[in-house]
Formats: sequence, structure tokens, C-alpha cells
Amino acid sequence: MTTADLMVALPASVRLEAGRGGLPVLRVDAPAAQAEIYLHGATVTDWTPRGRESVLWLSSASRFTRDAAIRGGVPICFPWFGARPGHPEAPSHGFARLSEWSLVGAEDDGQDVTVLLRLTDSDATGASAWPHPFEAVYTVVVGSRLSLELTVSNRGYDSLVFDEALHTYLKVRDIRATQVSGLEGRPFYDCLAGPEPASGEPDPVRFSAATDRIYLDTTATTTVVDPIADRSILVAKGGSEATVVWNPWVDRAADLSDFGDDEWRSMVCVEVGNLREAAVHLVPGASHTLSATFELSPSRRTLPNRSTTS
Ligand code: TA6
Repeated sequence: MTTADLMVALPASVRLEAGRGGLPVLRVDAPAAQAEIYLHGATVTDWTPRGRESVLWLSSASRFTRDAAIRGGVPICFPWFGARPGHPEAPSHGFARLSEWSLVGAEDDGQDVTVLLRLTDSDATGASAWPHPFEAVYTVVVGSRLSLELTVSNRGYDSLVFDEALHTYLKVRDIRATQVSGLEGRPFYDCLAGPEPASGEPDPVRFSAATDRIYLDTTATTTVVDPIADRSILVAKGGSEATVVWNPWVDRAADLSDFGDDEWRSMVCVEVGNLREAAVHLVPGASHTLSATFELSPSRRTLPNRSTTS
């Protein structure tokens, strides 16, 4: 596929190329950062601020095929999160991250580069476990921050209910030395324990085993503190009442064919979204926007010394 095929004029800072697996990818070269966005799933697979280490994690075992989600970057979970109740055949996390999104346009204002992508209902979505008329517009702003905005509109005559999450894989030096702050005191579902929500914990999230938590009733910015890399990743959000924190640890990583056995050490997922009790309800004609903004800051915090097993 070339730009001419798309009939879209792109600024010189945005190139449409054949990426891994031959999938079309947009390579963005902004003054403050580089980024990559696959049209497959509108998946941002790289955001690297100039002079810094890339912020998004991508598995070396990720498949780049149309029948699988990319394992890493920012897959979009929509219109359901996890399994679709009553539809065992439905793909985990919905169809958005498996769909080819259309490139609407791109612009470079000399500082940031903005890319607009779009997905609408189709015969395929009409035959899915969520067969409703919709439009999803995804705005990616690449600069000293990475800003993502997912706006979903109800194009039908019935009210819509859907889950959504920006399932972001963040790169850390060692998950066992990493903390996620900002969720202190918030109730959460521990997806590896029972169905009842756990009451909040007073401390930042630390990792010493598989962790899969859905925090509810939180609009907070979270901070991923990576002391070994001496940096923190700030995850601000808008239009979101839930945040998911996930690390598969040894066993789950080994079970995933598109996840290197040892790669669990170098990543953490912090996913902003709306799911479970915080699912989005849209009356006909209404729209809702979910946003996430990622920013690097030096980690000025000194964390208590914690030995990490080798
Ligand atoms: O990140 C939370 C989660 O729902 C986990 O339960 C785990 O399943 C993860 O998403 C990855 O899901 P995937 O379908 O991409 O393998």
C-alpha cells in the first residue's frame, strides 16, 4: 500500500511504509520524538522521545499478521474488554485491535505531528458479538508527550454500551524494582483471585508475582517509577473511570506464544479505559472520548532498597 493508494497527502514527517509482516505502518519523525503506528489495530508500536530509550514495550515474539493483535505498544480494546460474555468464539478484547483502520490524515505543526485514524461498523463488525453502527476516530499526537484520543460515536438508533481500554505496554528495566503509584486506596478487582472487589491498598503497586488488577472509580494520573532506568513514566488520562495494571509474570508469559519467556521482566501494562461498572453508555448520536497522555520524567524518587532475586 502506498500513500497514493490512500489518496492522502502526508507531511514529510510521516511516511507510510510496509512494516513487519508486510503490514502498513506509519513512521513519524517529529522534532521531539519518533513513533510508529500500524494501521492494523491502529496500534502505536513505538514512541521514542529524542535522546531517550523507547517508552513502549514490544515483544520480540509478537506476530504481525492480520489474524492476531500486536503484542505490545498500545493495542485498542474495543468494544469489549477481555472475553465477551456469551460469545466464546469472540476474540479477546474486541475487534478494534484486529481491524485495519483507515488513515484519515496527518499534519505537522512544526512541533507535534498528529495522525488521525478511523474505524466504522462493517459487515464484519455487524456479524460480531457487538453488531452496532458506530464510528471510532483515533487521534495520535507525537511530540515530547504521546497523546492518544479515542472518540466513539453512536451512529445507530439504539443506545450503545461498550468497554474500551488503551492496553499500553510500557518498557521498564525490571518489573521487580518497579512501582506504579496513583492508585493508592482505590478498590480493584484482582482478576487472579475471586470475583469480589478488593478494598484499596495504601501503597503503590509493587510486583512480586503475576498481577492483573482492574482499578475502578479512578480518574487519577498514574506514575510508573523505574528506578533502575532512573525515569518515571506519567500516564495521565481523560474520560476514563478505570485503570488496569497487568504483568503476566513467569507462568503466564510462558503460556503466551507471542510473548518471550523472559520478557515479563521488562514490561508493565497500565491501561486506561472504561469497563465493568464503568462501561460507556451512549444514546443515539452521542460521542465519548477516552484519552491518555504519556510523558517521561526523571525519577527523582529514591525508592526503599529492595533486593531483587536474580
Ligand atoms: O491486561 C489485562 C488482560 O485482560 C489480562 O487478563 C491478559 O489477558 C492481558 O489483558 C492480555 O490479553 P491478550 O488477549 O492480549 O493476551
